[in-house]
Amino acid sequence: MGQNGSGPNGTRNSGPRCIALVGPFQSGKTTLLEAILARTGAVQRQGTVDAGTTVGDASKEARHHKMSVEATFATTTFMGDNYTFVDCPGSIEFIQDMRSVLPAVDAAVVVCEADEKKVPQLQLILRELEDQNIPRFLFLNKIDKADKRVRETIKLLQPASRVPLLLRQIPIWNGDIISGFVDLALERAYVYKEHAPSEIIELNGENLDRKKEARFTMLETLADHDDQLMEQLLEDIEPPRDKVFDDLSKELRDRIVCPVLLGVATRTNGVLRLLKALRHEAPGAGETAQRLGVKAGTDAVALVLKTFHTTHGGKMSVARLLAGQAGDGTTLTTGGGGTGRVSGVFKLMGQHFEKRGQAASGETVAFGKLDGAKTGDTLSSGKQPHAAMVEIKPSPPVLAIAVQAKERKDDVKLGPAFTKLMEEDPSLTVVHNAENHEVVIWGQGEMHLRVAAERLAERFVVPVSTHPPSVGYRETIRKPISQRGRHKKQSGGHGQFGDVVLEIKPLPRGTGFKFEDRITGGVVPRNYIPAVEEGVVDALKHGPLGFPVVDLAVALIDGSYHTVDSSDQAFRTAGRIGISEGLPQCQPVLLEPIHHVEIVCPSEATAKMNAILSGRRGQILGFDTRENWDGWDTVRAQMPEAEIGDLIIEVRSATAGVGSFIFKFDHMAELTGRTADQIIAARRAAE
Ligand SMILES: Nc1nc2c(ncn2[C@@H]2O[C@H](COP(=O)(O)OP(=O)(O)OP(=O)(O)O)[C@@H](O)[C@H]2O)c(=O)[nH]1
Ligand SMILES: [Mg+2]
Repeated sequence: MGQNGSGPNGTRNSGPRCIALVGPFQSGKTTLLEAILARTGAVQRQGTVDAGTTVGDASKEARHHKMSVEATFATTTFMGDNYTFVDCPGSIEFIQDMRSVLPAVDAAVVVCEADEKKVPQLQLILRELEDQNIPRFLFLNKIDKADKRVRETIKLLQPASRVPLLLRQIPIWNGDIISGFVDLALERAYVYKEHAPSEIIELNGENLDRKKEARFTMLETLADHDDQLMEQLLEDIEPPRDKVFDDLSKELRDRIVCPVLLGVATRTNGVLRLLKALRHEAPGAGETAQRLGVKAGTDAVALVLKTFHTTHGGKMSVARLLAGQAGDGTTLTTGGGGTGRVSGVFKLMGQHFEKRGQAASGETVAFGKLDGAKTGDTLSSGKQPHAAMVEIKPSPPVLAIAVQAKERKDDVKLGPAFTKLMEEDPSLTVVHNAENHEVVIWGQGEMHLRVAAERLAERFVVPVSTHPPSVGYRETIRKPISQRGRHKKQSGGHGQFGDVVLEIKPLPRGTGFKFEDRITGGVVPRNYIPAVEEGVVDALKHGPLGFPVVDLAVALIDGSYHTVDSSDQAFRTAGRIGISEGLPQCQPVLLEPIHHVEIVCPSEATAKMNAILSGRRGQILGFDTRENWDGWDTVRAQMPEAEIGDLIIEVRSATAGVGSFIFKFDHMAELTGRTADQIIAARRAAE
């Protein structure tokens, strides 16, 4: 096998690894990273999330909210091998960082709790891993708080996984608390020690029987994909320990089982066994490179997992090297086809970047100042760019805020800050609305946008104020009229004269605006007609209700001119006057944008979604089971844009954080009555 490949039958992988820590919100991933770093000696003392002393969550935003808001990388050494762990945020709003990291990891550790409410989130995360073919362990954390048998917990969690959850450790109970565990593959029992390796003990009595039964269940599951093992079990032959380990490793790598380990991250319990399982059973960089279709050779090939803009070091591209070597000065082609020179290679420890030497295949490092590189890019040192390894699409945005610099003098800094913000987090998009000059950030939820605003202030030093973005209201007319627009000014010598008669009439919804020239006999000279149209268009930007006017036709049907005083300017003004005096008589009416919305949610929440949609003036079109998603539904509706504004907040709270939606503009609809009056009054007040 290759340099990082696994040998056949039991030879473990060597070489650098990259392992993602993922899992539902607040399950203990950052704490587990801390425990791993303490256990492997990378930190002196295990920090805690509550005290704000962990390597993960070191940014101001993460500390402030006591939750992970971006991926954290930390490289350590365990038994001579180099490991980079990536602590991913659990909240669905920050899922993008996990998505960008997953393709390049050898395996993921899914940290979870025995909590029924978090099963939908677990399912969501396992789905990402399943879709990307990532081998995965489950680390059942917080078992110091366990109140049910572990087998019941597995039953509870199993529906979230498409492959069997394979219990390979069982707890030893001491009254109501778990005091240790039995490793079913090693057939060894341990008692937990706080912040110290567990101690081996002798099993007897009831515990011994429970172990035998649980081990048999584990072997039975493994035997589903191993006929020889099945025969041994049927004939009551005890399979050799190596064979069991080989099977565990093979079935993990083939992603047909998900082994489950137990632990308490806060007390460093179960962490050593987790590390040993990763060491012996997880695939290495060789297999990962194969999965990604990396061309073997001497060229360096790397995938960019995350981009940071540091205050002092500039841009850092965290990348996993999947082939070759790269050091200071190496020229790499980036995703866009450009090239960049690596300016410094860094080892990562949370927010801390430490300069180091050349990186070898399999290592995860940060490359300094690769300006053209973006997260998701395939980097290569070859003459020809390497084919892109992955295409990572951010989830469509669901919530927006309008932002502006708190101080005018910072306006010029906003553009570059937005660029950095989006480079660090591709699931944020910034849109400039030319019509009302609003700058709107679109993102994945309330916290996501709050953190984006904090990051602008903290990391990029542009304090911003935020407000809800305006809704794209329009207005139209219901009644046709003819209206004269006359502009006449006589001041001293040269005067101004323009005179037009406009026929204004409604058009069907969605037609927009049409201008027609129906002048006969040259009563308005040809060369002034474009100016009349300009004046009309200008006046339509702001109708009698305060909004742009659409779906109407304006025809120039009559008028007069003056040989000396008429000008483009005068006819422009005449056109404008005709419209602003005419429209109020045309029965103006407000139009609001209606979108087609598709909500996805676990089926238990479907009834609640219907209620939420109806409560927000939505018209439900129907619901179906969600394709390829067991236990989920898709609810379709039409809904006013104004009501979609904060819809996600309600959807998330009704679905334990996992529901989401996509929306697309459908049509404009007339809005009358109280709601319309309030919108018009608010607009007048704002002017
Ligand atoms: N009792 C107990 N509490 C734990 C354990 N592990 C973590 N916690 C606590 O759970 C809370 C969340 O821990 P974190 O490590 O921040 O969880 P996380 O998964 O990183 O959270 P997010 O990144 O925000 O999804 C903290 O208060 C931890 O102290 C554990 O094994 N037992
Ligand atoms: Mg965390």
